[in-house]
Order: sequence, then C-alpha cells, then structure tokens
Amino acid sequence: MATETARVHADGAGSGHLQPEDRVWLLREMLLMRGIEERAMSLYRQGRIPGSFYDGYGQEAVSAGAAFAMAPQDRLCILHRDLAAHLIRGVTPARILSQYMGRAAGVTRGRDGNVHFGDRALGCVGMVSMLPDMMLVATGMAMAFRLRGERRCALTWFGDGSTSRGDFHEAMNWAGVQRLPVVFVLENNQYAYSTPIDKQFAVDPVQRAAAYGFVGVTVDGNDVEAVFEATREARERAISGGGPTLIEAVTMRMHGHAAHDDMKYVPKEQVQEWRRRDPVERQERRLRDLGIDVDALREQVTAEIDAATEEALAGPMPAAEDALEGVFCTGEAEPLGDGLAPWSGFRREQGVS
Ligand SMILES: Cc1ncc(C[n+]2csc(CCOP(=O)(O)OP(=O)(O)O)c2C)c(N)n1
Ligand SMILES: [Mg+2]
Repeated sequence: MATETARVHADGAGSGHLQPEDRVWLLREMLLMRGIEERAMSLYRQGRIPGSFYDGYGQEAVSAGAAFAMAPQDRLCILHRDLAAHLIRGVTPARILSQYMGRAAGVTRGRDGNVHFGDRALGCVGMVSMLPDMMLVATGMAMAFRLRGERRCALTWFGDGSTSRGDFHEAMNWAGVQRLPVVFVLENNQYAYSTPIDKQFAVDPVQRAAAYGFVGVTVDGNDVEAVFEATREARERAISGGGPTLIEAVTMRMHGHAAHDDMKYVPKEQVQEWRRRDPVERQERRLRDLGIDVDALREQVTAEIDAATEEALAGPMPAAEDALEGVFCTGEAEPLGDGLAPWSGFRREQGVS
C-alpha cells in the first residue's frame, strides 16, 4: 500500500521530460488562457457575456501543467478555473469566446456560459456544478477503464473548498480501495469564495491521501513545469496499476470568486506576495534564459486573441430549433458498455432520436 505522502515535488524543469518546444508551448497556453480571460472580462463589462464570469488569473500553471501531462486517450474533468486544459486539448480561442457569449459556435452552442462545457471528442468532460462531483465522475470513468482493461487515466481538478465535502471523501475512498487510474488535482488557491483555508481544514489537505491509502504530493502550483512533472509521474503510476494520486497544487486565486466579487476580504499584502510568484512571468523568465523571444510569442498570442474575438463577435446566436440537441457537451461521445452515448437517455426523454 502506498505510504508516500505530503512529499514536496521538486521543480520539474530539470526532469528531462520537457523538450524546449514543450516549454514554449506551456507558456503559450498560459498566455492564451490569461489573454482570453482578460478579453472576456472586458466583454463581460460591455454586457456581451451573460450571467457571471469566472477566471483563473494566477492559476494558469495548474491547468496547463496537468493537462499537458495527459495522453489523448485520457479523460479530463475540467473546472471553472482551468481554461488552459480546454486549450491544450484543442478547443480554439474563437470557440471559447463564442461559448462565453452564448453564440452558436460555442462548445455548448449557446446552452451555458463559461463554466459547464466540455468537448468530449477532445476528451473533456463538462463541469458538474455541485462541488466536487467531478471527482466522482473521474473516479467512475477510471472504474470503467479498469473494467474494460484499458490503459487510460482520468484526471480532475477541484478546489480547496471541495475537500470538506462528503463527495471528496467518497471519491478518494473508492479510488483508493480499487486502486483506480485517476489523478486528483487539488487547486489550493487559499480561498473558497470568501472562506480562507485556515477556516476550512485543520490538517494539510494532502495528508488526506494517506488516509485512503494512496500517494499525496504537494507541488508549487505556480510552477507549470513542476505541475507537469508531478502529473506525469501520477499518470505513469495510474496506468501501471499503482493507483490514484492526490496532487495538491498550492497557488492563489488572484481575482475575486467571479466578476462581481471585489475580494475585499483578502488582505492586500497576501495578493502582493503572490504577485511576485506569478506563474506566467516565471515561465517567461525561464524561456528568456534559454534565449527564446518571449515578446514575439506574446505578440503572436495577442494577435490570435484579436482574431478570435472578431470571429466570435461576428458569429450568430443559436437557432431556437437547436435547443433540444444535447445539453452541456458537444462532440462524439464514445459508447459506454451498453452501446448508448451517455446523454442518449436524455435525448430519448426529450423525444429526440
Ligand atoms: C455543493 C456546492 N456548494 C456550493 C457551491 C457554490 N460554489 C461554487 S464555487 C464555490 C467556491 C469553491 O471554492 P473552491 O472549491 O476552493 O474553488 P475555487 O473557486 O477557489 O477555485 C462555491 C461555494 C457549489 N457549486 N456546490
Ligand atoms: Mg479555492
């Protein structure tokens, strides 16, 4: 039984698993995430994005590093601060901005905003809002992989707020008992809405992995290469029968819970302290040291986001008759054991063939 727990993961830069082009790609995806979310925030303020808007400013390394370590056949359960995961799996910036604006070209074709979406053809599962039910979804998928004898892995992200919920413990327990190929990435961003972590748990949450008999690892969540390396190892362990891993990525939510939240409850010094550890700037410094033209990359990303914004703004709203075609996800779903796509039950109920 695994006993290794609360291990602080080493910096991934020296691991040798990332080629220079991979390291550039990681920065590119983080820049895209930041740029798209900044653009979306301004579209939201202009009234072009309905509902609210959630972003992952300051947490880009957690979704980029973890998603990059996963193989195409793996499945990702993506949460509200993990835009880089969608990007890495191949969702285009124009599709994402269309999604936020409720346009027909969005991933859910206008059915939801910036939270519940996932293109299953790309291995992304749309978020279930009850937190942390995605842990149970990922655990269930891992169970299916096990039953079908497939060498695949499921990964889900979730926040510190989730660790006090019953579903967290149920998913961890079942994954541990069955030694399932699942990776749990805890985004410890210091707050669950306005509740700081010292009001949430009395132990370091990574220690909870030991209670369920598997490996727990703490990683600097603002170091994309360290997150990558910890996830790569966790995936290796998962697909070779070594069971689940809990990765606690320590980071900071640098913006409010959502666009409406000015986070007055967060001490300014705490934000300033974390600003010095900005994950994007950190990767930029690394690449500059390798002689890579980071400014050119930034310009290229901005041009890409400008073009995507124009494309998304020019796109139509969904047609009314499209309303019953699926719910939150798009993309070809692979058949489950009974040969039915996961949402075919819904479609039958709605009388859609
Ligand atoms: C069971 C449940 N209770 C409450 C909410 C409302 N809610 C949405 S996000 C959130 C805060 C979650 O904090 P955390 O898990 O730390 O994630 P973070 O937003 O910090 O990334 C809350 C309370 C919910 N979605 N599900
Ligand atoms: Mg949190």
